[in-house]
Amino acid sequence: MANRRSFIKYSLGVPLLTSKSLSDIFSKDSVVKPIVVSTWDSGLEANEAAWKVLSQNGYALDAVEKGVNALENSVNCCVGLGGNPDRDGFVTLDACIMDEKFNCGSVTFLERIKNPSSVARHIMEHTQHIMLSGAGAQQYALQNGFKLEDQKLSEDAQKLYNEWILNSKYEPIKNIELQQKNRGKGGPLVPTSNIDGSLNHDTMGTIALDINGRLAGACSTSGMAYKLRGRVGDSPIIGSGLYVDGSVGCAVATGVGEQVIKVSGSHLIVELMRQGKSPYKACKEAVKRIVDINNKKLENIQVGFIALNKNGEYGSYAIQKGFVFSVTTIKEGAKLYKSESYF
Ligand code: SD4
Repeated sequence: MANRRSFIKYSLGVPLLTSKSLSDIFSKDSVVKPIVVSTWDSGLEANEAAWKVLSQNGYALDAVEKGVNALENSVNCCVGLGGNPDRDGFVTLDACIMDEKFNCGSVTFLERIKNPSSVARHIMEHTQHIMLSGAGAQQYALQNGFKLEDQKLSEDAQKLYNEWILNSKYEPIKNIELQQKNRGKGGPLVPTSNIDGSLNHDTMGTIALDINGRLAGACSTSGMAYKLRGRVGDSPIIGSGLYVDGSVGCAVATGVGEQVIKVSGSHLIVELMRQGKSPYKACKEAVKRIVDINNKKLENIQVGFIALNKNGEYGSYAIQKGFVFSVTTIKEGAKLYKSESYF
């Protein structure tokens, strides 16, 4: 059984909410499965949905899809159609999904479809392609049973957009605290207390290991708030926003997608784990790579990674303080952890 120090070392986060002593939580010597790990505090909701699958001995791929669906389905959530729009006032969605055998699917710049991650899975399972974009992705979705939703912004997103448009400034983030205030279960996620007042973090990344040892991941986002129309971030790009190697581990990213793409963040982390690094050390190294290529000039940039390996060891690292992630295991239930960060 790991002691407190080794728990922190291997779990890569400082527990915010725990009910048991830390020494009970994690053993690096045994495979922890099933397990699901998600970005942000809203990840608790994703994990709850994923857990319904995992706890029934279900497939990790089904679990991660259900997990991100839960957030996509929340009208007032920052993922899916309730998310923040681009600078022209339209919500455009990016998502991808990947199983333990390198099968993957992705949609980018998708409008008016509620569950982009499920469209991504449909592409993965029913076409010879991996990625569909824009009008073509929407057409594919409509031809395959997905419904065209209203173009209307959610109440929260409209309110925030009305405020933003007064100055129309696009300055990527310093930090992010998506508070659960006003939220209740499934209620609105209200972005508050950002250091520079911007509202850009709204990606649900969920990675899981099922009871049969299969890994999978899904990532879904409305992207950076008030982005240029047509902009696509890291989240739907296999290897950047998400990567899964069934024999090694998986990783998912949140934050400023342009920075994640530059280092193929999630693939980099999986490769580092292949070389023997723990998920925590792999995430830390990827963040360091981003810090280095920016010559440490990152005051306004947040990127957070989470990773999970074949043994159920997980970890995270972020550029800035403020990144949190959610973990659910059979032994410990649902927990929220504070990530370590470069700054
Ligand atoms: C993007 N990575 O579109 C996404 C945004 C994000 O939390 O993660 N927000 O660049």
